[in-house]
Order: sequence, then C-alpha cells, then structure tokens
Amino acid sequence: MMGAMPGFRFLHAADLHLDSPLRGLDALADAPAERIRGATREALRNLVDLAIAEQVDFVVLAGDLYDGDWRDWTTGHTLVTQLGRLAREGIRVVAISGNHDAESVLTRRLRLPPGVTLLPTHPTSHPLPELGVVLHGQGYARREMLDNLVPHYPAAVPGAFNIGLLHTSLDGRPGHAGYAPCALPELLRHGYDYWALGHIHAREELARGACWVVFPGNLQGRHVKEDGAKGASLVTVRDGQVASVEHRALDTVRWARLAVSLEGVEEEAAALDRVRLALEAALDAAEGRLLATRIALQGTTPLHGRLLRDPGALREKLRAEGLALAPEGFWLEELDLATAPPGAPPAPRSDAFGRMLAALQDAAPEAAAAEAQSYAATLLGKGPDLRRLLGEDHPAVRAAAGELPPEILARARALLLARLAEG
Ligand SMILES: [Mn+2]
Repeated sequence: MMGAMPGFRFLHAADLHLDSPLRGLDALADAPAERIRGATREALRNLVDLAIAEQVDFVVLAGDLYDGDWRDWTTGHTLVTQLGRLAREGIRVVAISGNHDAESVLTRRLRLPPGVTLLPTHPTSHPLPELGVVLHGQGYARREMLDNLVPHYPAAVPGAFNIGLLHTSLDGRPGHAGYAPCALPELLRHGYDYWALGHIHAREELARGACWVVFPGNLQGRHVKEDGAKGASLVTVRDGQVASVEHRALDTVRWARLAVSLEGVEEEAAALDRVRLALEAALDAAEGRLLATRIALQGTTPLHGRLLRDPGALREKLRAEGLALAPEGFWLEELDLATAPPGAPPAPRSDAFGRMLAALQDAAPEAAAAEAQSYAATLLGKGPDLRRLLGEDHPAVRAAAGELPPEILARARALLLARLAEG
C-alpha cells in the first residue's frame, strides 16, 4: 500500500505514573523527599530530552501516563508542557490510557498539544503515512479491564509497519493486576511488527525477530521494589524491519536493594568495609543519580548480637558510609538486619527470655496478633496522619489492622535469640 519504506526511529515508553505518591516517604525525616517526589516529572523531561536529542520520528506511550486522578492541575500542566516541547520539534506522540489513567478515573482533562494523539477507548488505527507506519490501539474506559482486547484490534495493514499499543498484564505477572489478559502466541499471530506494551513495570523483551513484543518498564521506579535502571526503549526500523531495540535509562532516582554478606566477619570495621564496597558499585551503576538504597545484612557472623542490639546506631553508621561516598547522591531507605549468630541455637531456658521465646514460637497466632495490634495502634496514635504516611504495606499499619506481619515476629524472635546467645 505504501511502497518502499524509509527508515525511522521511535521511542516506546509506558507507565509514567506522573506525580505518583511515594509511599512512606513523608514519614522519614531524612529522606530527600523533594527530589524523590519530583522524580516522575524529571524522568518525563528526560524522555522528551532524549526524543529531541535523537530526533526520533515519534513517541508511543502505552498507558498509565498519570498515576490516577490529579490532585491539582499542575500534573496535567506538566504533561502538556513536556509533550508540547515534542510537538514544537515536529515529533508526534501516540498514546493510550491504562488502568491508572482510564477515562473514568480522571475527572480533570486538558486539551493535548497538536501532534499528540490519545487513541480512543475502542480499537482504532492511526496511520503515519509518510513513514509507512500504522499504529493500532485502544485505551481503557474503566480501571478494571478484564476482557482480552487483542481479538478486536484491527488487522495489520499490508505493506505498512504495524505497531500495536496495548496496556496488558499479558498472561499474568506477579505484583500487577490482571488487566486486558492475553497470551503471547496470539500477539505473535496478529500480524503486527511491534507490540508496544505497557502496565508491567519491569522491562521485558518477550519476542524478537519478525514480531517484537516489548514491555519497556516504567519510566521511573517508585519504590525499592522497582529497582534498577528505568527508562524507555529506542527502536530503530530499517527496510520495514526492527534493526535494534535499545534500553535507555531515564530515571533520576535509582532504587537499589543491596545484599551484603557478613559471613564470618568478626569486626565492625570489616563489616562496614563490605557495605562500602557494595555502595561504591551501586553508586557507580547509578551514574550520578540519587541512589535510594535498602541494605540487607546477611550471613552468619559473631557480630550478629551486637548489630541487632542497636539498629539505630547501625543505621547511622551505614548512612555515614554512603554520605562519605556521595553526600548528595545517597539515601538509606531501609536497613534489613538478616544476619544469623554462629553456633547451635541455644538450649531451651526457663528464665524470662526463654519463656518469651517459647511464647513467641508457640503462641496462638490470634493472641500474638492481638498483642501486636494493640501495640501498633498505640504507636500509630503518636502522630497525626502516621497511618497514611506510612502506607498500607507498613508492618505497623498491617499489625494495627489485625494482621500479624511475619517480619515483626521474625525480628522479635531474632532479638530474643541474640540476647539468649549472650547468656
Ligand atoms: Mn497499569
């Protein structure tokens, strides 16, 4: 239909989650909250900078541009400002909505700049004739999209380079709601050249070759579980075929989970050396971004009891290691103390510690949960809004709701065991 096709390039991004609230952040006095709060906006700016620097032909955004309904108009203004920069450069944008920015979710709307197309909530084709490209897609009308959308996507246009924009959990991915479910084989059968997927926040290339199927991952990690480099995929097409798909990091805050083994380490200085080495490597990989780090100390070490007794002091010592390396570029998100004491577990004892340990191990879960619930409720009562600030995943909030988070039990047990080991 369109004859010989020129080469072209496009950027594929998804899950911008603009102004996503960062759970637990405000409760932490030392967090560089402003930088982390602005990270999704800065990552969008980086995406636009990259599109302009690379002079790509167009940008596709595969859903969840917004995290939800805007708290105020500035969220929308930010998107319009950045997409407007692309429009002025003649770089077109084709986007769909996802579950987070479904039509029914947003109560405020702004007109998008010229050259920016938000595909409607029914299957639609959008041609870019001078490039020989046809984009196909469908946005979400409502948050809960439980139907498979693929069978209703338009047939591939013969002779064109066909791109499908789809916000989907595919056949299910841990930690992601199962929306617009579909299977990889039916995507491959549909006849498109590239499926620009969104929704799953971890980058994944599911198919390469005659048909590419790609989750670019989200543009900016929002918490420590979304660790590693986040960004967009730069796609180069030559002679009607994908020549390359490159991941480009666009995040401004890099989340990292560092597991540091203290196996056999006997001195605190040696333990801190190991932490410093791990931090150096992570800071190098973050290339000057703010590194938000959860450090897990692991392994069997005679330091175990000492570390456990004063986690506050330990946290400050680890923080000092990071600050010495990168005063502006390091934040200790959390310390996870998972070391173990050497030697056999202590024999059962009949003193107070022994009885507490036995009680912890044998207690009816309901009784322990009731204790934890009452204690957590007292804790949460100490500050206004603590519950909201900590977020629903925080162990104290879960305990206050009557759940018994296993990490609370595990920590109590470890503390008692350490105390017992010291006799
Ligand atoms: Mn989504």
